[in-house]
Amino acid sequence: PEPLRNTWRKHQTSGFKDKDGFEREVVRHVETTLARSLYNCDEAAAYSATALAFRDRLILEWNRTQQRQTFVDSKRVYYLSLEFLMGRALDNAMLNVGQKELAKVGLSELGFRIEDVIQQEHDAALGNGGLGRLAACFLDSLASLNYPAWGYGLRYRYGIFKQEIIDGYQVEVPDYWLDFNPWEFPRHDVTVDIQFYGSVEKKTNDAGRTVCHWEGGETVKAVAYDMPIPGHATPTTNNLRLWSSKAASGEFDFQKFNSGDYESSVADQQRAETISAVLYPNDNLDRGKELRLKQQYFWVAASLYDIVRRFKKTKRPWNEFPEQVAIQLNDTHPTLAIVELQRILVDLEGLEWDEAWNIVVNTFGYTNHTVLPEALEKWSVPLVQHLLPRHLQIIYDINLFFLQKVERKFPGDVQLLRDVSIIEESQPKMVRMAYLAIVGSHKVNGVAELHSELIQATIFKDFVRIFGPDKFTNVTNGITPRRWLHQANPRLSELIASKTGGYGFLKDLTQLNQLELHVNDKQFRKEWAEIKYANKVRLAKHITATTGITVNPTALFDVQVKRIHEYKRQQMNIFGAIHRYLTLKAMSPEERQKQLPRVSIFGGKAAPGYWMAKQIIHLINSVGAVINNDKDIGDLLKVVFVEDYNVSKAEMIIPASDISEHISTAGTEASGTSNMKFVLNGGLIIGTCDGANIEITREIDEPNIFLFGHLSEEVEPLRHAHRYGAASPLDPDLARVFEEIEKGTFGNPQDFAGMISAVRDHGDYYLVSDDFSSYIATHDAVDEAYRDQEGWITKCITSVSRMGFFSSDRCINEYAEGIWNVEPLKVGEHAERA
Ligand code: CBF
Repeated sequence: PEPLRNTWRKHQTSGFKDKDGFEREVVRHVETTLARSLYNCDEAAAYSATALAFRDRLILEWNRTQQRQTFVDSKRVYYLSLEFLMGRALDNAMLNVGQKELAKVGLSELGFRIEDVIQQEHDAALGNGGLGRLAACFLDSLASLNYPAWGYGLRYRYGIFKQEIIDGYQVEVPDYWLDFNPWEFPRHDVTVDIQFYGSVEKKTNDAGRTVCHWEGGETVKAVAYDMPIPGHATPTTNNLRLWSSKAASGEFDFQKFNSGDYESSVADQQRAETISAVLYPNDNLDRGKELRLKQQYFWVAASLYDIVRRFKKTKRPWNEFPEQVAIQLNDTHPTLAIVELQRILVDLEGLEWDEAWNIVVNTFGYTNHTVLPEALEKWSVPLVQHLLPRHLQIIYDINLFFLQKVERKFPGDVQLLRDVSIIEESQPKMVRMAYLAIVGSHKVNGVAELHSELIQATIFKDFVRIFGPDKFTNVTNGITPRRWLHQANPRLSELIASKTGGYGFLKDLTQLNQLELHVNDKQFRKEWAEIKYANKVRLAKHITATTGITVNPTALFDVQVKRIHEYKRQQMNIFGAIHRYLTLKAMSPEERQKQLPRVSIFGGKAAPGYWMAKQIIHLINSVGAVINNDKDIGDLLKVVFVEDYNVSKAEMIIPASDISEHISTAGTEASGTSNMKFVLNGGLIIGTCDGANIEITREIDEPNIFLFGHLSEEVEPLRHAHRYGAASPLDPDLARVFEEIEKGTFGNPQDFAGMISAVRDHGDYYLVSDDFSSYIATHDAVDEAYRDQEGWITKCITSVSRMGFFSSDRCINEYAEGIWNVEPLKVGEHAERA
């Protein structure tokens, strides 16, 4: 109806403008969309109506943003990630559009407390940990900085499982988060047919060229669901498109149903829907399951179809594709996109191989997030052959041309050819996805300085020789200060704003450096301490309400919340807590009363199949059950495991921490991002020289961080020494801890025998014994520093003031300039919201 645009414009809405408008929208949604009334509007309904009111606003901005971006036709970024750990959306939307205050007053006039309404929302937990949350921070920064960008992912029906702790053990419960999700827009008109299996036929086309046809097999339909991503203090509202799988026919088989074959009448439908049903709950672990490969291809094929369709509408020639499109691969999970784009260009669009390959390489960038061997993805050749026969051929061709290039550069180096081949000559042969990602991208980056150095010096060193060092770069991770300060810690954010001249620091985090001018301001320090205390009281209440354990908010809160993994060394932390307990027990009551009270807080999920990680959870809970009930100890030490750690819990726990633990074996944690969140919220950290801890130290200075343990270059020699019986004997304090566990003080010792023998008898791969004494000594130094409350507060304020570097905005600008070559889109002064 374009010619009727005046009528359209006359009726165009722009969402609510003021408090009355907001209240009107809430009441309208309660009474019409939800079919309820004043008499049966509970908090859940108030949440739904508020979310719908904000959603309406966002989608109008979303429309305008998309129109603006299409009109300008500049280059777009597509961020492909199998995980987006978004958390709650309402609070974030209210803050980003700058209307939380208005909503607070409006809701209270309607009879609700905004905090209770916000709590009603279910976390969108479509991710495992750091990688998925990084993707969510990136979306926030891309929109806040006005980059034309889309995220592409999978719309899992079940996100990461809910964790229940029963008798000290982790029990997994499905997380059905889609019951009511006002933030998504089903696009039943945006669908793509995705093919699997079948075979490849070679045919000659009219121009006499041999063309490959992928035929037969099975087709599944991808349906788009869009989620608006509002930028902070800007009208830009980007899109996150998640694909859901459906049977291609869309219906069940009526013939089979009529003939009484009820089960198989719906079988196709169920099989198709299984693809996007569940998020694989493994963090840093590759399991090589067929369904996972199906998920990956389903998602990249649908996304590329969409991207190519958008590009083709511009009628530009193909060689301009990389000038219009930048695709970032978040880890190797979307690597098949490289192969799929080559297939589209060669098989469907008729480009010559080299021309197509040039386009592909210039389009893709690949981010590596780990050096752990068990996390590096490989797919068996027979499996790829069966599921994606044409893709396997293309992978073989990519490999052939790549190896020819290597041979030209390093003639006769057969070992090198074997080492860098995309196909591993094992039984069965395997496709090495990281190698494919490197060969098919123009830039490869690690996520912290040490990590980027390590990948270039170890797992990818041959590729640095082949392609030269310029292809490899570092982009140190960052976090969005909107969620991880302003939303999670509103009082601290307000205090900071009062000292830095407003909320400008939320869009330019380096402005935090002004805080250092106020470090000696008594009133400021007092307020700072009060805010920390209030956050600790809030967490203490949550702990008591959910676990029954009472904790003293004046105690030092020592927090380790992250996925449970041997390399992250929660086992070392709990061994340390046992050591502290034994030390306290050995003291006289008088001496004991002089000790600093501590609360050791743990949280995190173990992958369901990761036995050792589950043992660690069990030990933490068993130790807690003993210590927390020991009258000699009282408030001096409590050990708490917070159930079901997720983004919303992180928003409560992180602002309440005094010290947090980032204690991975050096060289194993690529970056870590919670370390940044804790420091930004005025907590100090105890950590190893690993990942982003190193850059945090560089920024905030050594006196403000508690570092311990061996360095990454010492790790291999130590492991070697363990392997060949040349390591130092078991640390005596640790030996004492093991003795106590083995005596049965914390329950059946058999339950923990595996954990102990991994350290004592099986090479101590994560160097727990080697680092234990410096870990304990450094904790003593933490106690000492905490006793000096004034000195502690100075450290905290100084550290926060130096955290400007760790904004995900800085990080996104680095990607934009160094990898994507994209510019933000000007939105015009008049369009800027305050
Ligand atoms: O780069 C983001 C994060 O990714 C991981 O979580 C991952 O899944 N590979 C790493 O383990 C983190 O170190 C990293 O911060």
